[in-house]
Amino acid sequence: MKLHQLALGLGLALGLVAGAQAQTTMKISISVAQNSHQGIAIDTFAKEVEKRTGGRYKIQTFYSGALGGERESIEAVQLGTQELAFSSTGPVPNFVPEVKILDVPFLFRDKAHARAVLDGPIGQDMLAKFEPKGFKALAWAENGFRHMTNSKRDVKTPEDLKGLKMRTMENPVHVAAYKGFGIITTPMAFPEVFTALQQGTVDGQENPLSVIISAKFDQVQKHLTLTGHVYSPAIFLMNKGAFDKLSAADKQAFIEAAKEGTKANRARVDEDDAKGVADLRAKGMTVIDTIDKAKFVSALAPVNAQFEKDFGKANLDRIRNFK
Ligand code: EAX
Repeated sequence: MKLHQLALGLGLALGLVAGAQAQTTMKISISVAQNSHQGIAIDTFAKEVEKRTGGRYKIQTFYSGALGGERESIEAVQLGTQELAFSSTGPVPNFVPEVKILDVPFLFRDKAHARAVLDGPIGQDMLAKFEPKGFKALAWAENGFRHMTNSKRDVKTPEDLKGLKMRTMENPVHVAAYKGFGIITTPMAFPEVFTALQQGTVDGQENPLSVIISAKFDQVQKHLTLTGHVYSPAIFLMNKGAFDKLSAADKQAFIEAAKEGTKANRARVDEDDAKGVADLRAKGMTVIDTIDKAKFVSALAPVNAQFEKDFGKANLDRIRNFK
């Protein structure tokens, strides 16, 4: 071998090694299926991170609770055993209590209101609350307005909820509110819910149409009521140490990628909300799509009085009245 060939060979080999070292792989997970509003969020994020960092960062995506439920994924991100997670705010209050206020029932009028709050100063200030807990919160996204399903009866009034045994998220605000409806609450991680419904461990559950459809709950639940009782935010979380190691430009790339993920996520929620009821009816569910919402709101009056004490009426009003 001639000297210049050797030099070229060495150079190539070194280049390959350097190339291999330059690609960092990170994990992100969701608890629901890939074909969902959350799947599209993390798939878009992964694609955008790769694109915006010239392929130096590769995001491996995990679906359907393959790495555990949402609480476990947030724990893993906090510990740094997993770099990223996309989760509803369900288990978040256990890590960042300030976020609890967003899970208050009947707080948001509609999706436009919720998105404006999250994208505005209230939501953006709240992202900073994750940092002392070991997270970089990249962006808010959404799970959607939650509705109730069960296997026992049509729910037309709040009285119909009394005595139903329902799976709830591991979220103290939800548990307190649903108890206010007279529901027998059973907090449970999402990956266990389908089986619990199938085996009758619980009568029902509540989730946005996007989740009900992607989890195929129509196979194990007969009755759906569009209660829209609470808005369920979602969030892109990253281990703070992993984020801090990024260059300034790469930090921006990750944040922008999360924002693109949010756009795709919200568009899919809108799509699911638009066609979800017809879809679930076609699959055999009975859907009550109009309720007297005021009755549901007033059934929660005592619980709400407690929330106003806990969170401060001014703080709740600031969200309620945000334009
Ligand atoms: O984030 O646990 C839940 O009910 C969540 O809404 C679901 O896993 C999607």
